Amino acid sequence: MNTNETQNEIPIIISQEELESLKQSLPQVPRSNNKFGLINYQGSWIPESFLARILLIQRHFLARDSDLIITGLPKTGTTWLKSLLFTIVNRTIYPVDQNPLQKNHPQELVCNLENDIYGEAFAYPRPQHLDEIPSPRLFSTHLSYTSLPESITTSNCRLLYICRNPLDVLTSLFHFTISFRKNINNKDLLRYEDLFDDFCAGRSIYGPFFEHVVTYWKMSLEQPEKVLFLKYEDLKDDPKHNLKRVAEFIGMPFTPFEESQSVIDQIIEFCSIGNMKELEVNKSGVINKFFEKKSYFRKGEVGEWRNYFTPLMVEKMTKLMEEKLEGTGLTFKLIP
Ligand code: PAP
Repeated sequence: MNTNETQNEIPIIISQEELESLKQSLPQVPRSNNKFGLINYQGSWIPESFLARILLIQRHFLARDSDLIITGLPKTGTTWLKSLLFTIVNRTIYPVDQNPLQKNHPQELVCNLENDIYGEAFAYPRPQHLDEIPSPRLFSTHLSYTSLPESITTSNCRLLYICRNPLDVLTSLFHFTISFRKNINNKDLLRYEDLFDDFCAGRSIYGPFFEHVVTYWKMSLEQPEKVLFLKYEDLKDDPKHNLKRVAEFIGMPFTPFEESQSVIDQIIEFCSIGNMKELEVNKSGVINKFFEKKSYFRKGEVGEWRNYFTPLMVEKMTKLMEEKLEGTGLTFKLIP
């Protein structure tokens, strides 16, 4: 891959015919369960409407070696990591009170490839501005490792993967979906049990959950300089240690002077959910037409699932975790 090429020189050709015939060939969630219209592309369940933009990303996006890309499944803590990464990268440019996060939602500063950049695929076929963003560019994506564009996997850009215990992910997804449906006036009842069943069957957005997590986990073991694997629960337990890991991974370690000035503690405090929630910018308004900014900052707890899971659900999920994670060395902390 020639990383000197620019985005604008790459032709993008996706015809409606190609798209339709590809769609026809892909597995779909059975209609009775097909609440989101999910189709299976390259092993991942994605909303049908995302296929075009994912093809565009795969064919068009050119990673730079200096790019820093946050990856992870929805509701695993990507918004938090966006705030942290943005603040760590820009810490010498902006003092806390001038941090652009004071005026912008994290998603506006660390754009998601499939939602924010290639979201309006046909309306804006070429996101010209990508070439103009100074390095290091910060992006995020929910794509599975298998679906990442070749330039991401073959260049020296770095991936910061965040995961979270699946029980809290499901609970977070439940609340987010309710809020989203309200905004699009969808009055269908969302049952926790249905979401749980789909999730366990692997039919969750960008899932199967465990395949997504385990593939990135393995890549982080094989190529630790390429993929940093973070856990939401670890960030909660020991934010300082994990912020240092992030800073070292991106080649911007905290200096002894910064440590003596409590810079790490200030970043932790500024990016805490308590503080982010109280910023006016995160209290109202929407992102991508339908997603309320405030819905990205809800409780931010470990173990909230205990209010929703029945003993039977716990048993089923525990078995599934054991089966899917066996031999990987990967574990999840379920309670604080
Ligand atoms: P996304 O994939 O749709 O962007 P994502 O940011 O990954 O969502 O996850 C949202 C979760 O992270 C929410 O969890 P909850 O529903 O269990 O509360 C949200 O509250 C939590 N979150 C957002 N910001 C922070 C933060 N600064 N600290 C801790 N948790 C956070």
